[in-house]
Amino acid sequence: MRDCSRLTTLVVLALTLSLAGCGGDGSQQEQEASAPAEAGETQQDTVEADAEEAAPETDSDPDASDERVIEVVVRDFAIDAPEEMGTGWYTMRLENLGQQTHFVIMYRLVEGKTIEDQRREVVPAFDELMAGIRSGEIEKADIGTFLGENIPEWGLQMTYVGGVGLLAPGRSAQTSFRVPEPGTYLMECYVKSPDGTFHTSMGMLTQVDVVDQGGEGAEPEADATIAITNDGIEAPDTLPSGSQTIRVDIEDRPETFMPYDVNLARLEEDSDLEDIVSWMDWSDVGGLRAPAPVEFLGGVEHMEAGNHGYMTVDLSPGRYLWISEINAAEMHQVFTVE
Ligand SMILES: [Cu+2]
Repeated sequence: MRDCSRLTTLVVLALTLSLAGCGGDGSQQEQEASAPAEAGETQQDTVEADAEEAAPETDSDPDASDERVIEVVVRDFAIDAPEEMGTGWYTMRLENLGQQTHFVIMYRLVEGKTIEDQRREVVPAFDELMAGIRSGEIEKADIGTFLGENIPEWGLQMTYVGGVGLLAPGRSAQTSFRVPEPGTYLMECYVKSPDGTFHTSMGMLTQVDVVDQGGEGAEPEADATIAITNDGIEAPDTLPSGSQTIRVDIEDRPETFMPYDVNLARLEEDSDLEDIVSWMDWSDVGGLRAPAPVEFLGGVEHMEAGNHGYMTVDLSPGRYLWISEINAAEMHQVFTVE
């Protein structure tokens, strides 16, 4: 496959950046990540670079317009998404037609692996792990060891690119993120049903083949920015009401097998922050288990450090919460919409 070398470069680069604890902003990362293209590996890469500089207004190909959208619908329990999409900046519009809270995370599998491999070699191990935690046979401290012994190496080497965060039943949300490379990607929701079964095992896992589309697509313009670092979530104390596009910079990578995400929830008078924080941990028996303790409005799903995404949301006055699934006790921030 012609993209192997570039993929490897990117993965190594991401690892190097995260090991070095290097924050940096997304644009720096993108510049570095696109460096291999300058060597002229493929014709497509050259076209891509030229198109960014020239950007002719009278494009003969209407499909080359800048905005790339993928419509996704979730139900109890399925993810309806196109089987194929392109590279570059995408806006995922998600509609939750289910009775439970769902999200849609998107990640690239290691080269050569498909949804069948995931179903056969990865999904059952997580079901077994959760059953073990429920019965008390597996301690939370032993999760890393269990996964290491029961999942092949590739099964913990996904590249997370984003998706729409936790979204309450009946709601819609949209999140923009960059799909960097062609390859075999999966979309998944691993919220749990009331009986503790991962939605993944109930049908919420689907494959999307990403093809090289050329160009970068249109990146949204932000009204506000929040940053996710190992020290917490840096966010404005207040945001204006109305439609807001919020840029989310994922600057660090935690020492877990998944990078950070961020979700938005609307707090009510009776919302219990401690309950919400403990609900975010999938490895708790009651964690990520429906029903959710608060109304979630979407978010930016897990993505590797050095990248950024955007969520567009219509905010009414009230109190809100940014919260990550990873280390939620530290990684949350309350703010007000005026
Ligand atoms: Cu779900």
